[in-house]
Parts: sequence; C-alpha cells; structure tokens
Amino acid sequence: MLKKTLIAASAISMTVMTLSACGSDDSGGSDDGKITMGFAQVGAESGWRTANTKSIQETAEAEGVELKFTDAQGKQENQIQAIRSYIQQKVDVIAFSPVVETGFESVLQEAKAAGIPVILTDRAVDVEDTSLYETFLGSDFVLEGEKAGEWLVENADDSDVDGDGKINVVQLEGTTGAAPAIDRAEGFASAIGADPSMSVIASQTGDFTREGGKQVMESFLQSEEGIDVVFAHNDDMGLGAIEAIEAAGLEPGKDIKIITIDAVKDGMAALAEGKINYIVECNPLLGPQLMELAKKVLDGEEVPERVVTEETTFTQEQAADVLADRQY
Ligand code: GYE
Repeated sequence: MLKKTLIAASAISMTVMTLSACGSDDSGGSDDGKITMGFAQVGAESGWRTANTKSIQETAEAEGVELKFTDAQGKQENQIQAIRSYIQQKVDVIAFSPVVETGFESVLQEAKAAGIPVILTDRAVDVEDTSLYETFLGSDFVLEGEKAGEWLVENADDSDVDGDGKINVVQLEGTTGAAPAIDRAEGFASAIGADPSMSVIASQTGDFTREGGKQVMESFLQSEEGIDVVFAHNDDMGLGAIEAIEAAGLEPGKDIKIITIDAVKDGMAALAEGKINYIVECNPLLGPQLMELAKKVLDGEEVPERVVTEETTFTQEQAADVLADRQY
C-alpha cells in the first residue's frame, strides 16, 4: 500500500515538473531571438513537392530559422497530428501546405487559442473564419487551369488528332479535395468552354503521382474512344501517362497531345523532346517568401492576406532553350 502511494506521488511530481518545463520560455518561444517554425508538409508525391521541401529547408538553414519538419505522407490525419505537436512544442510560427481544403478548422482554432500564428503555403484551406491564418502564399491554381485551356483553344486545329471535328480530352486530376485539383479543373473547364468542339470525356484522380497517372491513363486507353488530348494536373502524372501511351504503341505528343502543370525538370525534358506539348509553370521555390512572411508576422508587421506567386508557361521550343539551366 505504502509503496503504491509513493509511486503515485512521484508520478504526480514528475507530471508537475514536465508541465512546468513545457511552460518555461526556452521550449521554443521567441525569447532566444531565433525563430522556430513547425512545417507540416504534404508528402513527397511529386518532383514539385521535392523541390518545394528543399527550398523551405535550405532557406530556413540560410536564414537561421530552426525548422521542425514533418512529412504527412499524403494523409490529412498525419498533418493535423503534426500541427498539434507543434502547438504543444510552442513553436513561434506554424506553416503548412494542406493536403485537402476542408477539415482543418478545429486544429487552426487550437493554434489561434495558443497564440501561434499560422501561414498557409502552396495550398488553401476552406474555412469561414480567415483570421485562423495570417496569410496564404502560393499560386493561382484557377489561372493555371485557364492557361492550359487557353493554349488548347488556340491550338485547336492541331489538337484534333483524329480529325473528327471533336477534341476529346481526358483529365488526370490531382488529389481529390486538394485546392490545386479543384481549381485547375475549374479553370481549364471555363477556358475550353469557349470552344464547343472540346469536351472532357473522362476525368479521374491520379493523386499527383507518376504511378497514379500511368494507371489511370492505362484504363482510359482501354475504356475511351478517340482520345485527342490529356490534361494532367501535374507533370508527374503526365509523365506516367506518357509511359501508358507508349506501352499502347502510340506516340505521346503526336497521337495524343499532352498538357501539364508544374514545369519541373523531368517535365521540361519531356516537353523539349516533344512528348509533352505545353506546360504551365507552378513555382515550388516558396522558401524565401515564406521565411520573409514569417519574420514580418512575428515582428508584428502587416502582411497581405494573399501572396500570389508569379509564373509563366512553356512551349516545346521555350523548354529546349531553358532546360540546361532548370534547377529543379
Ligand atoms: O502541382 C503537384 C504537387 O500543391 C501546387 O502538388 C502543388 C501541387 C503540384 O503534388 O505536383
């Protein structure tokens, strides 16, 4: 009996000690002058993501920001868990690229209640209360989809590969529920809406991965007649589609036109080689702007609610010109 009481008492004092250690200022607070950032990344699904992670890690190192980094492996629950652990660790600022748009409200409220500012990078969340985050840094995905669709409308004559007067597009969507998948589909549909000969005859998620793009394209090649064009929401899925098209004995870029988004090095190489027809750029090098925004937020400076990254587009000729200097 006595022994039990002693154990219980020491357990209590340990808990108290742990709690008070957590409450002290040296557990990640800003008193040491160094910023501690918790970053909850989506995963490592694509070339874009790898370049994005590298940019954030390298900039943090160069700027003296202590970075706590987690990879959610494409799972929202992992990302929420990581954010909760950053709140417990009392980091100075939390940044993350939401796997999907919805379902983050309560964890964002927890961060707000703990007084920890949150910066969204790359992807948006769908919340009513926008005071749950300081700013959102990333691309305009609707615009990216529009640029892809506008190119197709401008190149309609060349894109009716089977010459039947109809341009049949199959779409390889990004991760279901993710902002870039929703917005790119919307932008593309509105741009091709200008040309009644065009329609998206099939659309399915390839989860932003090369393997996903390959598998979905294999099944489209079996189930769909007269595919003229593939619109892939990222380069990796387009590269997977190229494998499927070649395996079916067709020539990518000629027998079936391919439009993608990102402009990572592998995508640009395929574009220069003629296997992809057009790429809309999406810039993954968000590290410098993210660290700058974090410093401003922590210094109490005003930051814009939305920071849009500037991007361009590439034809096959333009890709050939810049390929050698492409860093990622
Ligand atoms: O286009 C894709 C990645 O959120 C913009 O996610 C990002 C997208 C990017 O997996 O390659």
